[in-house]
Amino acid sequence: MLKVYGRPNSSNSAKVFWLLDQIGQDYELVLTGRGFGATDTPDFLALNPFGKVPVVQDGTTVVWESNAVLRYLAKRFGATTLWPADAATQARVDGWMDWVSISLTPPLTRLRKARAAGRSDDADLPAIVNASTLLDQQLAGRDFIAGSDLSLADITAAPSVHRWFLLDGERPTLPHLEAYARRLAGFPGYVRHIQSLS
Ligand SMILES: N[C@@H](CCC(=O)N[C@@H](CS)C(=O)NCC(=O)O)C(=O)O
Repeated sequence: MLKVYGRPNSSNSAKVFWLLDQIGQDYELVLTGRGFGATDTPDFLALNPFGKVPVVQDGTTVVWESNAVLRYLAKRFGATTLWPADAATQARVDGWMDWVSISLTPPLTRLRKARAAGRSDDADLPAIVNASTLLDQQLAGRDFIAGSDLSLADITAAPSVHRWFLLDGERPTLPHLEAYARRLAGFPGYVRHIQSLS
């Protein structure tokens, strides 16, 4: 049986949990990571030398890095709507996955950590507003990030989209992003794994 090492309050694990729900694939969850199970043991480091979750073990195949995991699972289980086989469409999805992971999520993560630590340093806020505004523009006239269907780009972006709406303080109204978040809430896997993230 496919094994997933992760924890429910990890945004990167939640992406993998949503994908597996979305494609109806059973898995064994091995609760791992902060507050659940150690990631600095020789056994876990043999799976992922970086000691991070999520990790997927599929027989003798081990995959780490959440976006690589999403692509592996989509290909392995034939989820061609979520990650199309056609090179051009796949590249569009990949581009948005990379953009989310490089330009949207890191400043949001830094800001959330600064605020959680009680620091009032909002240096990352302009980058978050800029990236979220760009995403809002991308969603004008489109149901999902890479087109008319849910794709891995949406699953990758989902934790940050959800957390944008959890941010306290002044931020611009982004109507397309709001409509998009409501659309995502129509997916049970999003409600179960992403909306439960704080
Ligand atoms: N770029 C990595 C980041 C992995 C990562 O930072 N995972 C966090 C949870 S979201 C983690 O393992 N934290 C340490 C822990 O839980 O012990 C990915 O996308 O998989």
